[in-house]
Amino acid sequence: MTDVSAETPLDRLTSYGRPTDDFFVRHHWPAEAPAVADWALVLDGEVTRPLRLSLEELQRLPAITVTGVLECAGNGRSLYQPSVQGLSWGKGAVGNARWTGVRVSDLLERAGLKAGARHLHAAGTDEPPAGESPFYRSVELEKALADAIVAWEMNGEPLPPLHGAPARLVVPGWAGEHWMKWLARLSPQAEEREGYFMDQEYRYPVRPGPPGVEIDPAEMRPITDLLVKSIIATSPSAARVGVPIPISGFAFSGAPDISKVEISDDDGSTWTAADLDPRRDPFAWRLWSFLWTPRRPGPIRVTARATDSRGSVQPREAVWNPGGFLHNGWDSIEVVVADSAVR
Ligand SMILES: Nc1nc2c(c(=O)[nH]1)N[C@H]1C(S)=C(S)[C@@H](COP(=O)(O)O)O[C@H]1N2
Ligand SMILES: [Mo]
Repeated sequence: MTDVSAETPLDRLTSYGRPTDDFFVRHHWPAEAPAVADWALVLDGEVTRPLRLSLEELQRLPAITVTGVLECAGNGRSLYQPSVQGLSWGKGAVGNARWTGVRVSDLLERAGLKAGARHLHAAGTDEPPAGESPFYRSVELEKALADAIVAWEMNGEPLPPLHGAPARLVVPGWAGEHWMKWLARLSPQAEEREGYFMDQEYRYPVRPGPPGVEIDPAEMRPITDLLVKSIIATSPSAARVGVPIPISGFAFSGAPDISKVEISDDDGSTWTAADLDPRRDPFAWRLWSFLWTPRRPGPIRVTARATDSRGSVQPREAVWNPGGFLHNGWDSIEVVVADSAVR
């Protein structure tokens, strides 16, 4: 395996459970998946009975399957103005998949979780190049106990090496950097994990400021949950006045559910609700479709925005930040509409 970052073409983000083969890939340096025979998951830290589980032992525990969105926090980075440093993701560093594994809460119950722990530290087997900081992360323990699983299957198949085999952390609703691949160790601790990838990277402004203006590091906090967002996946580039055309996409959030997706063809003056697909799971994406009838000729901008179950509405502009994280401004496409009278 090599150093990879690859996104999925938007017009392939149209199914409820993503096929695994074109699911986006991201990690920080070249990495090898550990051999199953050598691999074990260590649970230590604030527990009374530290555990070391082989894959076989892990798979003997009660398993659940959840469907949930994995999105890189840097997805959409290329859309920020002024532009920012970092991988220039378009809109496709995101996917929705079925993940099968054991609840973190079950594992910690077995290990005897102590009362003072607040953060779940996670580490993978991948090692940074000389001189670089290891990819250490932590997840608030409350979130991990509520929703996280240690997964060994993706879409009903063994987890592929690129996606973290033999097992990875799945944190539905939280950004991709928490979903530790090639998971080696979980440690509940009193304090948040320290290190470059917590203290300097993957941070987001506490409150919005003007675009392009540097932000005092003390005014940034570690990224946690995803922001409400809808993306247009398919649409025709040409249409005719009065002739309906289909537009479709997906919407998701760090909140468990999407309550509506709306479409505007007048830059947000008026909105009409799109049809939501019946398939839904907490922290999964919701597919939507809309039959749009152009009312006037010309290049017309069609815009989508989502609202989640906490009442958060996708904003016109994402909050600019120097890392280019969590882009969730309104998504638009341009359709060239011809006058129906022209023959
Ligand atoms: N061990 C390890 N896990 C990791 C990373 C990494 O570099 N090392 N990258 C994270 C980031 S930034 C993202 S967005 C997701 C991507 O998961 P995927 O490649 O399965 O899509 O993995 C996360 N887990
Ligand atoms: Mo990421």
